[in-house]
Amino acid sequence: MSQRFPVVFLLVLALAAGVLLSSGAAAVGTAEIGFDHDGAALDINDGLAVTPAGGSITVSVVTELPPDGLGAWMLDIFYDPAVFSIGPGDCTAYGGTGLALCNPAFAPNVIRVVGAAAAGNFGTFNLADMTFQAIGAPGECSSLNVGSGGGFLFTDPTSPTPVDLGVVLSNGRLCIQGTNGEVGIDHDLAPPDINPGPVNLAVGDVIKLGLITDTPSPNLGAWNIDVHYDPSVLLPLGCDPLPLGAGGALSVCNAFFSVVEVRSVGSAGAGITGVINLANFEFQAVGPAGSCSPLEIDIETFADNASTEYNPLITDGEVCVTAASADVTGDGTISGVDISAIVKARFATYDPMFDLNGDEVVDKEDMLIAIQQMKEFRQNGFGTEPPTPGD
Ligand SMILES: [Ca+2]
Ligand SMILES: [Ca+2]
Ligand SMILES: [Ca+2]
Ligand SMILES: [Ca+2]
Repeated sequence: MSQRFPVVFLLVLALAAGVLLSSGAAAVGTAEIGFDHDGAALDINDGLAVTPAGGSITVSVVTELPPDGLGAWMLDIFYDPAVFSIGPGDCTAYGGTGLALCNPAFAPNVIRVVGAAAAGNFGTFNLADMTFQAIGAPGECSSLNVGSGGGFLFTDPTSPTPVDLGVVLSNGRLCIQGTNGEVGIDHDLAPPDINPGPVNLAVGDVIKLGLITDTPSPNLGAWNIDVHYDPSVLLPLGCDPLPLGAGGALSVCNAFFSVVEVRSVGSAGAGITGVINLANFEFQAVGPAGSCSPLEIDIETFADNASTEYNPLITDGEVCVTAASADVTGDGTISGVDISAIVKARFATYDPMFDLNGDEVVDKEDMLIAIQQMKEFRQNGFGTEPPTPGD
């Protein structure tokens, strides 16, 4: 791959020459270049991607293109080689309709990505995936800067004289997970503690989950923490922040920060210490029985009262959805009366009460779930955790 690198490099330079000839022409559109820190759907997002010490992490360099598209590109990514390293095979560039290459060893702290596509690339386009190895100490971070120092080119596919695209750059950030402080989810409410999930929740039921921190040393002075969930499984209903003035803290929470995340933000001028319940978030299970949603903690700020940032140990949470109780009559037993009611409900207007598995239809599957629950009820009653229909 390294032998082919100069060929594309020359191609890109040739296109660059065209741009230089047309210097003075107005930019034909504005592109964004930034980082996808969280994988999954390709996008540019703020962040912080975090890996444990000694681990590796992959981020993507992504561009959002104007309608004219992208014809040629060359950009350098600057990182801190004392904190993260990247090996020869650890960067993959994407050419789309053209060709692209990545040289992760362009300089000791520079990754160069080049490409050209005569037919253009459009929309949200992934320029490269980069996998970094954490070689620094816990809590250390490296910014990822899209630099213009080494050479920068971003043009539309106009031939023979490509035109520069205006570019808005967003930097990325990689951190090595620290050991100072902890953030996690309390799946079982008071007393506040970080405990592993998942917690099981019946279709339609509501739960409160705590966002907990064991503060860093010397204290926690400011935080901004998002918890990402799967909106096809969980519906946020609200949240309770840390009570006003607890430990001198001011805090707010937002259960509707975006369609996939809830947020807790706060500050304490004097710093707070100990195990703190930063917020409780209330969710309803809306996903079908058998589905699960992660509760993925994303730290934007976690600092002491002198504004020193820490990277805490993070324990994500999880909620899994189970079938609702077949006691649709609410009399505390599961019997043939409940089964008959579900059978009748198949032919009536949809009522979620009878949709035990939450797949938005009342059918044979709900009936089979009810029959199974009736068998279990006859053997064991409701056990220690009676389902609570109708709440
Ligand atoms: Ca993403
Ligand atoms: Ca607890
Ligand atoms: Ca019943
Ligand atoms: Ca159903």
